[in-house]
Amino acid sequence: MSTYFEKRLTALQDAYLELTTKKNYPEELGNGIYSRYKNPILTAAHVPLEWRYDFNCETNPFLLERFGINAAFNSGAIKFKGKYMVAVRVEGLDRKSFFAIAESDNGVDNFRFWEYPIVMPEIDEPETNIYDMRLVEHQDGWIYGLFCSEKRDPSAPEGDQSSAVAQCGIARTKDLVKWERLPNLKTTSPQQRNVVLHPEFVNGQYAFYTRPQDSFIEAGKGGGIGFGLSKSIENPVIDEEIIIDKKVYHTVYELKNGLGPAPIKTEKGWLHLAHGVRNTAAGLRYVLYLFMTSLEDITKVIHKPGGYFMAPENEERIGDVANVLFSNGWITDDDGTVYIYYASSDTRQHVAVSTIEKLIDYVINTPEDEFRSANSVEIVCEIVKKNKKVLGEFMRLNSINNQL
Ligand code: M1P
Repeated sequence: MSTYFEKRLTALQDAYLELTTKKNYPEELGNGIYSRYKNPILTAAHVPLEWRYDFNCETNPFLLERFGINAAFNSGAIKFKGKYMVAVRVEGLDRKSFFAIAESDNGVDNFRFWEYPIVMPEIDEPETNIYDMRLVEHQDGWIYGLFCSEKRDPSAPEGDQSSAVAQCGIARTKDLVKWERLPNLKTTSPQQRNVVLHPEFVNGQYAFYTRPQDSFIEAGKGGGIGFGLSKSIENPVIDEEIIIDKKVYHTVYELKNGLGPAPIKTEKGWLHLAHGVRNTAAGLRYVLYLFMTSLEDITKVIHKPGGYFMAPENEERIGDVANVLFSNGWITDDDGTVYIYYASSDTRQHVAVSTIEKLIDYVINTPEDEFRSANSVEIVCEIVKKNKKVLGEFMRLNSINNQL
């Protein structure tokens, strides 16, 4: 082994160890609703060196990277055997994504990738790319992974090498290692992305949140978060799809939206995390928003705060697809802590932490979007008026106390 090789190997290993054992801390102050953690929990550099390098000095004397990684983002999440597990979308330099499990003891730092990425079984018509897995522990006893299965549009002319078709791929597992692939979901919509399985049976059927779309990028007339039932998961077919949360003019979900992870059941309703997209002169802007649906009728939105819950900040704005926050994973602990795994600009994975109690408060008590500037002014004036009363009373009591 040459000195050069040895030195480089040690330097790579030291840098990797330092990165993957770094402690993470919550930001100070924040908005009270959640705390962002300072460091991304996963980046391309967290992907194991063993996947990227050939460590044989005979075949790789310069210790060059052989399989480069571009990004680690858009992770599904689940608490499994007491650990915080994320099913990471790992994207190679070749633009192909695949899934890999990384685990942490505390949910906020020291995520370690398992030895191998997930080997996802293929279906008869193989896809080109797979991404954005939503992990769901279903009432039927299986853990499901729903993801986007994408291939070139077979009807595109030879000169068009970018048109694609997106469908919902489904696989299930008991251990996150061995996966059984099921047929892709069939719906009446030409394409689907951001499909999520509801964790419970609804009327004895499997319930899916969908995002029907006319073409690969455009949600088109199908725009909105949809919902549909399928009698079977082995032959998943939705005959009727309804829109439960539609896109609306001049909102943060004007252009399109899509559900994030599977909803969390709370005593007040099902808590949903979604992304909303609007167009700007600088391109599409993806933000996250929350809403709540009824326990009695899960297709009925009962609370929806106006505007976004989280938007890209500082370096989160920078990356392969700038100005994007996207989330397809969250974990709730028994004590009510919620770990929100969100990715920034299609590049890296972060975590923000909140509680069920705070999220319910946020969803129920944040003013709804009234859709016009004049309404926003009314809302602010109302808050100021109420505060004047409260602060006036506070000062009166303070002055009485001071006199005593
Ligand atoms: O590039 C931003 C996101 O774009 C897509 O989301 P949507 O289908 O809602 O437009 C997805 O490809 C997602 O992976 C990506 O983060």
